[in-house]
Amino acid sequence: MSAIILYDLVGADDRRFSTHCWRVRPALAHKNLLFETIPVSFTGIRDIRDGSYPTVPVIRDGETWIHDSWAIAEYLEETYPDSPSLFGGAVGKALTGFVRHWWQGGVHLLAMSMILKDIHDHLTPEDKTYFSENRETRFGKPLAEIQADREQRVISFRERLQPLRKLLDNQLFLGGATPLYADYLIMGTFVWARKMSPFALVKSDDPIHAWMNRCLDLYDGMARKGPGYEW
Ligand SMILES: N[C@@H](CCC(=O)N[C@@H](CS)C(=O)NCC(=O)O)C(=O)O
Repeated sequence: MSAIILYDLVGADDRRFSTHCWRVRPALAHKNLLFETIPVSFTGIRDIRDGSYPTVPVIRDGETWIHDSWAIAEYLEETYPDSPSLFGGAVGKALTGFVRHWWQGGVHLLAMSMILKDIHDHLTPEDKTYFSENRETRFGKPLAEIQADREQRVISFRERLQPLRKLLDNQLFLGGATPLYADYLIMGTFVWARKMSPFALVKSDDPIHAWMNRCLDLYDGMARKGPGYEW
């Protein structure tokens, strides 16, 4: 079987930092699938295949191309049913949908607003202009201003994580004793932040911090490799 190709966002110093690619990487490892990555910058995404993909991750599995992290997880689950399940069945998949929307809509965006300038500072030179113009338009102010007051704002961010914290008081992973895609969904945000920013999203005595470290250890510590910050 030939390796699956993952088009993987890259910053300066070969930093592989994409939240959504960091959902797919552990999912591929979870499924025991052989994969290789092709680094791609923000401005290089338009060069993938026919230029029709607006974002990464994109994977190529033989002649099959899949775009979007959730669609990729679904594809892997359906195409490789004999490998360990990413969702734990139909009920697990339905509940993972809740985790996905809670996290992406309510929490990930807040995290982004606290580290946007740090992300910019670790991009390749050709991506910096694109990124600042695009994100400043989206947020309506300069990157440094978007990131301002984060020492204050992180307090309410951490409060928002309370359901996750309570859960992790009693179990090792969202999946229970072992991780599932629900873990990778959230893990992606923490890997992304640690690759690009020294600003700690969680305190070291938080059960979420301990869970994050368990996730970082997975699959031979794949998410610890390469440049990044320790927090
Ligand atoms: N819904 C997509 C979102 C993917 C996404 O936003 N990817 C970011 C990197 S983490 C991206 O490629 N952004 C391109 C851009 O901002 O130009 C998914 O789940 O894969």
